[in-house]
Amino acid sequence: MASIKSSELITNEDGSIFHLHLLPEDLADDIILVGDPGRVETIASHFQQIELKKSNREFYTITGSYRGHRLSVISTGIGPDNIDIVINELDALAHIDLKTKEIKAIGRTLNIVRIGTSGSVQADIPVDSFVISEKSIGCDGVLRFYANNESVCDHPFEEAFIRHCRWTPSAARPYVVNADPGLADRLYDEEHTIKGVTLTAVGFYGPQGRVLRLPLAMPGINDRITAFRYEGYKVTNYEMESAAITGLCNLLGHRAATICLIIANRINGDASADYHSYMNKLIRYTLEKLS
Ligand code: R1P
Repeated sequence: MASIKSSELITNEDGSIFHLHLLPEDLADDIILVGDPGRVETIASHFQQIELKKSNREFYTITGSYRGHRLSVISTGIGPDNIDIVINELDALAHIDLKTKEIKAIGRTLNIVRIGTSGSVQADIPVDSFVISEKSIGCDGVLRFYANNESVCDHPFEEAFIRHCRWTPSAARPYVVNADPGLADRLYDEEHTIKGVTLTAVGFYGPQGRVLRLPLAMPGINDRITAFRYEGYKVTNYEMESAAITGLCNLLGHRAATICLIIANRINGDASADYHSYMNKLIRYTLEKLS
């Protein structure tokens, strides 16, 4: 099999992958992704054993174990552009021999759960609630750069969303992807979580309908997003990574799901008074569900 050129798959002097600075053996099959590097330490503080800590730029990894279950926790930093790096490099660790740069005949399937923060776009989804992204709407464009992206997208949902929201064609065309049903179900329990549709934005201000000094290209977009209904689904929350993680994992054959803490409600203007303690609850909840 032809090997991948060094310019396309860059490794470091120690043989580790370019941005994440990880070797294949550093990585557990079960992975938690978070945006904030500080959240990596918080999650690992619940581990009974720490195996390794490695960091480069915003990518901080701790591999360890929780109740005997090996896990890697990795920060992605903010945004879907970083997700392109993280998921491709995790997949390379799982499927490519980093020395010969050849794709292995048999790779590893990864289970990837994002624990994030997000903003609710529905009045009845309050701050401090936990939302599992059953579907994610990607307004970031990342998935559109990959061949066959349509094969993992829900076209009728996309069309309905684009039409209802009067989405401008000059912004990236939204794509709709499904979380791995098994992983999403493992995270779900009726008492503590809400299943929803998460909108992944490419930015924090204009791309999430916030106006400071610049007016929006799609005025009133958040009202239309809140009012959108399709086959019993409504958009529940805004964040910046879920769709890119899910879409890339679906194309690459890994399993992905996202669970987010609601830290603000964009409809009634509420913000969580103490989101760090609720994040800690969400972390403990998720670790128990995964172990
Ligand atoms: C924006 O403040 C960041 O917070 C949310 C968004 O997705 C974005 O990354 O998630 P994290 O708390 O996981 O970073």
